[in-house]
Amino acid sequence: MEFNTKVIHGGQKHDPSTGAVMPPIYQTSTYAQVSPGDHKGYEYSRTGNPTRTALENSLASIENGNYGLAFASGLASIDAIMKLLQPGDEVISTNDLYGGTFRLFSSIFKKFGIKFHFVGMDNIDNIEKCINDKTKIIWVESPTNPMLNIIDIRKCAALSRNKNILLVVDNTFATPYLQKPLDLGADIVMHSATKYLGGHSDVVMGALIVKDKELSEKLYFIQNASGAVCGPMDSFLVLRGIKTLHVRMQRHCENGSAVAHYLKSHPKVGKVYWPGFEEHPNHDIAKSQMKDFGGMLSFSLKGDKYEDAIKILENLKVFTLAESLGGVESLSGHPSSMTHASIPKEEREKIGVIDSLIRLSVGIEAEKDLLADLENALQLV
Ligand code: P1T
Repeated sequence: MEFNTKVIHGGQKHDPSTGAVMPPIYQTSTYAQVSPGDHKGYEYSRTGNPTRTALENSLASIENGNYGLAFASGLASIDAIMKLLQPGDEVISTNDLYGGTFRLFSSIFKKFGIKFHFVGMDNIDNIEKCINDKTKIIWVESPTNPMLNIIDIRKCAALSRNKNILLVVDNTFATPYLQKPLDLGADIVMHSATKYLGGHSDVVMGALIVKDKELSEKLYFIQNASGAVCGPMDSFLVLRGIKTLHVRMQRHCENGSAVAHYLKSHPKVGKVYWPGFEEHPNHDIAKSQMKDFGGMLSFSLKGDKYEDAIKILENLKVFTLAESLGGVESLSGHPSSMTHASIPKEEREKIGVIDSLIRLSVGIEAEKDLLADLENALQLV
């Protein structure tokens, strides 16, 4: 089945009792049993819920995996992966990643004896140097949030293979429309489904997708034992969002490209970070593992003034200043004070998250209105 068909039909069955084309929102916490253990496959909604099952099957299908697991948030799904580890285990992660992931690793799991190496992963040698017999996870986010670096997933898979190391890819920015990490050799794909999968800024959710049965059973055990599941309404909303993922992503990519090129030629703009530019340091890897370049980009301002960035953000009208990304509406953000404030300033600045950096999640509005909005705001500085 082609991807554009899978987003609509993959893993889906019409409701067996009524024929409903969309799965009903099974708003129930529990299920009647005829005799203890004699039930119709569902016992309690933390353990399983039919609306969540429909979503989990869809997730598995669109990522070319065999098993999907949906969680209460992206961070809850990352938390579940980390609970596969034991004290003393080591994780190699990119130094340019979502601030909340960094916080979960460095403020929570470090306390439990997990060691993290945060390295520039676009240079594969930096990863190789950190691998030892305690390494259990290589954590990739690609494109990275917010600097849009691209990490070579195939090369990471070659490093982790046959070494008892799990390769995890946070596929939030790319989505399976652009990139399929399991096909490139990853063991686990992770999503903040809050973003493009949901696509409408109306739900917070996380997702994991794997191919391996044993790994899926371990994660399912953690999902049920720790309990950070998503509810049936949220499952329904994300399932509905996924059905238009391909058409939304196509427009996100078109608008993203238009905005990136516009900003690049603007006299007030310093650097534009977008993997579609030929001069982007990882452009060739992006081309080899992604179908297109996505709707996320960041840019700095000439003169690097914090006040200028704030003025622009306060004056954009079509772009809404808000945390998050991946919805149909365009959003703007200031990583150093918003999404990445939990990363120490020196660490932030080392990777380029300076005070004039603005991140855009380019939505699917008319290109003309987006460019005019940016022009109006940039004129003010
Ligand atoms: O917010 P939540 O659903 O828990 O997902 C966390 C997360 C994980 N990975 C990536 C790449 C992310 O971007 C996020 C969440 N990011 C934002 C809220 C943001 O504005 O960048």
